[in-house]
Amino acid sequence: MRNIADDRVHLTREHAFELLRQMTRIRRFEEKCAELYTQEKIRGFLHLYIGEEANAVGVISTLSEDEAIVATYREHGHALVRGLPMNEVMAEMFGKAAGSSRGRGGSMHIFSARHRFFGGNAIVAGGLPLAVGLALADKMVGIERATCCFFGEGAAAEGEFHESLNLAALWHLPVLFVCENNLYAMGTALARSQSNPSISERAAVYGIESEAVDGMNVVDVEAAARRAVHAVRRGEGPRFIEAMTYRFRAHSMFDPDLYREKAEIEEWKKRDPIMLFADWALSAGILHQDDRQEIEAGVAQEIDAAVAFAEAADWEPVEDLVKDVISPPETVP
Ligand SMILES: Cc1ncc(C[n+]2csc(CCOP(=O)(O)OP(=O)(O)O)c2C)c(N)n1
Repeated sequence: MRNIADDRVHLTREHAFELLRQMTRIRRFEEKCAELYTQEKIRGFLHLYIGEEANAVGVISTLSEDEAIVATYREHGHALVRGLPMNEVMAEMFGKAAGSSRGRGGSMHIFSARHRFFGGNAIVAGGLPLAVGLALADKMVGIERATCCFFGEGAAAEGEFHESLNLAALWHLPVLFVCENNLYAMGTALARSQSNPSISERAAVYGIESEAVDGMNVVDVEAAARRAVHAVRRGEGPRFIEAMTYRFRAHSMFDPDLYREKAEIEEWKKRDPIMLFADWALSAGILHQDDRQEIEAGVAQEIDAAVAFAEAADWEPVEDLVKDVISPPETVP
């Protein structure tokens, strides 16, 4: 059982195992997706999260299951950690009817109201007002829980970012904003587009307590998220975390990745969040080499089963093509 009530991170063997297992699930799932994409089994857009896993895992492990999560189009990892079955996520990638969005959303629109996972959203910054609305609903009915919203630093240049932070602060709403700052918005380096590249400072001008954290270190992310989520739950209003991270792959499968030096990518890979955490846990004697092997074997099995499930799943029948697309005509009294 996850320990979500305490402000401190307790690195028991079980917890460390789970952090490493979840990061490994995301990494291997996405490596498989990249392979399936080149085989044209997965079509459309595909944005990989590889390198950023510590953020989804560190933050979501502090949330209770009924606390809503809103994410961007780089959301496979967030969906998996939230508990959407890998079979449903993989079937969605394939566009099959058994997918979490019935195959209609694809990689960018993984959604499950059942898991209080509200996207998956192709619109940059589109999730922020949604999160503010979810938090407002909770506040209006008096439910004490946090809504957690993930987005990139590119979203912080959008009007919706400012409008959402303003209303969340003004109305004292229970939202945790998590900016995953990977330094690039498609091919645009943050330092080339923003006069002040600190996103947490930008959030602070709205009176929101904010902190920047090492997004390659899952324990640091979890510690910051615990403090923030508890403050939000206590009714102290919104909190903001800027997680400093990096994506090891291109923006999407279509991106030739020509806007950054290979040496820069290699430098960041030395801080691979999975490698960093595994090495530390092994040297501290919290985890053992056998644990790593057990995790890899379990994840490989889960992925094989998900691919087999997605391959065997049905396409939506052609007769359903316009189902839920056009609303039925209103009957005029
Ligand atoms: C409103 C809007 N404008 C532009 C785009 C095109 N676009 C897609 S991804 C992206 C960059 C977003 O970068 P960031 O928010 O930092 O997220 P990251 O991809 O780094 O995770 C842009 C401009 C879009 N999808 N939506």
